[in-house]
Amino acid sequence: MRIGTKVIHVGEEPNLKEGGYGDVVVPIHLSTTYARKKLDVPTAGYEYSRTGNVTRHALEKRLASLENARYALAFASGMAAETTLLLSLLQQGDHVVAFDDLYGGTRRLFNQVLTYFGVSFSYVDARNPQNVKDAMEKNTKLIWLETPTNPMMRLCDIEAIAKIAKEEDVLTVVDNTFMSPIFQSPMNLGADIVVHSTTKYLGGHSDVVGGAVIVSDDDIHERIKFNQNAVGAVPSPFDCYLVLRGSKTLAIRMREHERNALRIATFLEEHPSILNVHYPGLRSHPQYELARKQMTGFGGMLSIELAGDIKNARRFLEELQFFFLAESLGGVESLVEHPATMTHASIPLSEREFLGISDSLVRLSVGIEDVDDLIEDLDRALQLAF
Ligand code: P1T
Repeated sequence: MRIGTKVIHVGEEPNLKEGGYGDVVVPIHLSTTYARKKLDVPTAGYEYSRTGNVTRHALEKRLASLENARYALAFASGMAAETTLLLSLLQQGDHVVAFDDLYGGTRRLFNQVLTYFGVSFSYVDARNPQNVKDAMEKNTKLIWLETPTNPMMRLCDIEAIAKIAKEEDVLTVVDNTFMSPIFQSPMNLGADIVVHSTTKYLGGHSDVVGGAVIVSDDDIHERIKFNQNAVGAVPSPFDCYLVLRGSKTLAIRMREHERNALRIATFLEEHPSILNVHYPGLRSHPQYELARKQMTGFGGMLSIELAGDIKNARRFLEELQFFFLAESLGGVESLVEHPATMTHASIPLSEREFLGISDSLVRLSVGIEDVDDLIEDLDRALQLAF
């Protein structure tokens, strides 16, 4: 089955057997517990809804299939997915090598939560795989990557880094939120674990917060599944239904996001008020060749550096009409945000400056509206801002 069919069919196969209703949409299965006839035999394998839920399992089946993996575990948010994964695989004294440009909340989890449990982190510019290799220590257990990164749109070579990791028996985790399974398949490139904030493209409509961990190894799956139940950061059945519903249009939405983003990136690249456009689909992106090699599309996210200062940036952000000024990304509506004061505000100033997250950096999540309206909106706001 190809991915455009998987998003619609996997996990929601109608039950046409005796006693089944043939639903073409999996029901929102609300029961918190499941009665049984015999003490030690759960009726259909289900005991309690935190441990297992019919709607959640449908979603997990679909997500595993989209990432070409054997298992997926759904969580109440992307951060819940990351936390449960890390709690399952790390212990005091362990070390993680991470790409230095990551979602601010991920760095906050690492630096302001996990370090207190005795886990240490080294941040490297993973655009060069050698930097990852050089940062590895005897106690390194995981490599944590985003590609493209949030918000600088930097890439790393998943295949090259996963190979380095395997040689040292270290696991590679890729947060695939920005590309979605439509444009990038980290497992096919050697990654061990894929993470998603399903709040973004997978849900696609800015109406549900969720996350997922996807894996093929039996042992790793068992460890994370144990903690999915033990820690309990599971999504509600309704949230699972929303992600299932949203994901059905993922393939067509991603095509439109990309088409619009490429048009907008090309327009902004020529604009006199823009210093730089970071979009992997532009030939001017320093890693354009890697993007073409490891991704099958360039996605709907881009960041831009305005020629002015914070005052110009503020005016631009506040003048936009179709790009709502809001955190998050990946929904059908366009969003704009200011990483330095919003999504990445928890990163210390010196570190932000080092990464290039300046006051004039603006991030766009390009929606699937008519692109000419979006371009006119950007043009008008830029004229007013300068
Ligand atoms: O928001 P949540 O569902 O908990 O997911 C966290 C997360 C994980 N990974 C990446 C790459 C992300 O971008 C996010 C959340 N990001 C935003 C809210 C944002 O505006 O960037």
